[in-house]
Amino acid sequence: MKTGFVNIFGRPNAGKSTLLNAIMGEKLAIVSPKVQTTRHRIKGILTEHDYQMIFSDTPGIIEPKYKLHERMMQAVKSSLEDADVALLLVDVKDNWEECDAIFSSLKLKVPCIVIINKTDTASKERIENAVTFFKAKPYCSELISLSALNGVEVKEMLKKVAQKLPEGEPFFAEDEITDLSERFFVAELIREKIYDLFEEEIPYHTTVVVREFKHKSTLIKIGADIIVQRETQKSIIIGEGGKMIKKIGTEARKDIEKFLASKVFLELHVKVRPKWRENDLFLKEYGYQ
Ligand code: GDP
Ligand code: K
Ligand code: MG
Repeated sequence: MKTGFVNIFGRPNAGKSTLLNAIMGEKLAIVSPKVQTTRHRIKGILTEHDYQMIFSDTPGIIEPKYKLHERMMQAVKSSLEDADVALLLVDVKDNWEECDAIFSSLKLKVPCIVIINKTDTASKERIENAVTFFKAKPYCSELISLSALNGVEVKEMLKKVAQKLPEGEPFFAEDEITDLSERFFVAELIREKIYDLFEEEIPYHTTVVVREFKHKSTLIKIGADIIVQRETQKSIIIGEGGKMIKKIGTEARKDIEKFLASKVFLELHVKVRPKWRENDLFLKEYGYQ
């Protein structure tokens, strides 16, 4: 069967996580309109009778400003190295020259499929111009335009990917959809709510760790810590009379229950860890290897 690693690259907000979710038909990667939402490399394994594709969503490509950023770019680098096929994702409304500069600088040696995303947001003419622009690039061995949000043309894209994959034995069992733990996804779903509910800096100073994950008779009990850098951020996350943390909890629980297909009891705590984003020990503890 056709089998291999398919890695998704692109600028922040191109729609990489949305595309992974559309491919998997399942929410694996958190999505937000804010840049730098994705911090890890998230694998989605898609097995059909004639292929197994291991997709990787990666953080957007940025200049590292602090150690957490360096870890994020290491996640990008590791997926540059093991790809069989690269998906180069472009928001049709983005600056194409800048996307092109990044794609050229990756110096990819594997077949690259350029994907013009968010076709639902642009005129036919702009889409056609984007197609012409990227088709002329030396790294572009195939091109498709689609809307990851609407799932339009995703099946077509999969066909093109399959054609470019080598023959081989599957790496994962048929029913495996990811290599990451349930705990990881639970923490991500909580983190996503922080991106939804708080403006400006708060999400970038925050991470989430799941401390407890216990199957009880009728539900799963989950305890998680929300880590911030300063006391002031802690009081913002908690909110007046605990209003905000309650909101995070309620919204996260709904998504976690859907993800785990189980009733969930969720307990959240906020902890202050000054400069955790710069601290190797904290970064390791919070899963940024
Ligand atoms: P990433 O940073 O590349 O992972 O991008 P995300 O997947 O987090 O998406 C960034 C924003 O673009 C989110 O608000 C998405 O809902 C939105 N988005 C992604 N794909 C599409 C699309 O095909 N059409 C539209 N209209 N929005 C999209
Ligand atoms: K994003
Ligand atoms: Mg993302």
